[in-house]
Amino acid sequence: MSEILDKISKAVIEGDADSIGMLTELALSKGLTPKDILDKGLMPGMDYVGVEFRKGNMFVPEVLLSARTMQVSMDILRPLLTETGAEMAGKVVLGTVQGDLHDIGKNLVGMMLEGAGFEVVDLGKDVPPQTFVEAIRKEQPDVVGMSALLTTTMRAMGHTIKVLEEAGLRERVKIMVGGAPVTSDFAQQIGADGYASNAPAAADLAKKFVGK
Ligand code: B12
Repeated sequence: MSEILDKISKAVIEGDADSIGMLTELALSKGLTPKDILDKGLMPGMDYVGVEFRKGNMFVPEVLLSARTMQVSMDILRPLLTETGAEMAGKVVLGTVQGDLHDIGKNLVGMMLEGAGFEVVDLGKDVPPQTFVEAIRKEQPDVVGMSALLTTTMRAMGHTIKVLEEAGLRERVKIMVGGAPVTSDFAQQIGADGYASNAPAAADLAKKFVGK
């Protein structure tokens, strides 16, 4: 049993998107639960990728391949996880703020969060504050993640937080921000709860927020 989970981890690490679908189906046919496949196959693989990325031994294109490989498996597992009511680490609403079309980093963060066991509701890019408000009301997330890559759109993060305050939702969620021009000081200035400089660190921060 553990052999197939090891193969799944290895496929994630190697970015082998061609085999992972078959391996996932095989694991399910052998009676492994979707949660086992996530916790003991995909997550250790993504953890390893995160560590190697931080050490500088893996680079963005490789991480993207690993993340895409994990997505192929997650597309099979996601409906089953919902059906079986498996307990996830928490829920994150994620988006690139209004006026900003950069989403590569945000997508990496989303995939790393999924790899860490979070349910991710991705609002996409150029997301107006009101869309964050509606998503928080509907999805009841633990964490909200905002991304910005332009110095001009960084301000939209602060504005979004203000709109959440006005809507009475600020205290319901932890807010993390990121993107190349964003800093920890800036995060503090706008009243976010945290900042992370890369996708694995974002997943660690979200885990900290939910006490994992
Ligand atoms: C790719 C790219 C584009 C693509 C975006 C495609 C896409 N789907 O994302 C396109 C061509 C559309 C584009 C457009 C523009 N771009 Co552009 N773009 C880039 C580029 C080359 C790479 C960005 C990227 O994807 N990096 C890789 C990812 C993995 O890194 P990352 O985004 O930083 O994400 C990591 C962390 O920051 C963090 N993170 C990210 N988000 C989050 C969120 C949370 C919650 C957390 C915790 C962490 C976190 O984790 C991620 C993974 O480790 C950069 C230059 C550069 N080398 O950075 C310019 C750059 C960002 N662009 C720039 C500019 C000026 C523009 C344009 C205005 C150009 C123009 N004149 O039209 C437009 C703006 C469009 C708009 N309204 O947004 C400037 C910004 C300057 C500034 N300081 O404001 C840059 C820096 C280029 C430059 N040197 O001038 N761009």
